[in-house]
Amino acid sequence: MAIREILVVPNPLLKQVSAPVEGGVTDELRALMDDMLETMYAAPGIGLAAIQIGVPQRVIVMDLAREGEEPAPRFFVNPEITWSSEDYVACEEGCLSIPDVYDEVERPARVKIKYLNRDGETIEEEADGLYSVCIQHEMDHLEGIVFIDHLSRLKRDRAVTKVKKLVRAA
Ligand code: K1U
Ligand code: ZN
Repeated sequence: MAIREILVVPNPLLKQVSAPVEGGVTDELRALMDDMLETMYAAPGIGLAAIQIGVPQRVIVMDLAREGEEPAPRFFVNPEITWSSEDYVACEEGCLSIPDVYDEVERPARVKIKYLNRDGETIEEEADGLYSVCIQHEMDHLEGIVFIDHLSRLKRDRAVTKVKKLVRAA
C-alpha cells in the first residue's frame, strides 16, 4: 500500500469526468482502493474519490467510523444514485482537495445507491445522515464537481485563493 499525493484546486484534473471501471473488480483495482484508503486515513478524511489522486475512474473509498470505533472501510465501484429524496438538508462539508475550507451545502436528505463492493458484488442500499452527504460529495467528484461549486462565485473564488496561498506557503 502507498500514500498518494492528493490533488488540490485549481488542478484541472479535478474537473474531469471519471470513466466507468470496465472488467469488474480486479486485484489491480483492489490495490488502487487500498492506496486510496491509506491516503484517506493519513490525510485524515472520511472519503476519497480516485480522481483526487489523479486516477479518472469511478471509484470511491469511505470510512465513517468515529474515533475509538473499529475501522469500517467501504469501497464503491461504478456507484449510481438511483433515487433522491425530495427533502433537502444543509450540512457543513470539507474536502481534502480544498484544505481548510468548510461551508454548508444543501443536498437531498436521503439517496438510494447501487454499486460494486470490494468483492465485486452488486449492492443496493439507502443512505441517510453523514453517509448520504459523503456519498453525494464523493459522487460529485466523479462528475468533476467539488463542493465549492455549490457555493456563490464569491465564496468559490475566495476558497481557491486561500488554497493557492496555503500551497505557496507550504
Ligand atoms: O472528498 C473528500 O475530500 C473527503 C471529505 C469528505 C466529506 C467530508 C465532509 C462532508 C462531506 C464529505 C473529507 O473527508 S474532509 C475531512 C473530514 O471531513 C474529516 C477529517 C478528519 C476527521 C473527521 C472528518
Ligand atoms: Zn472532496
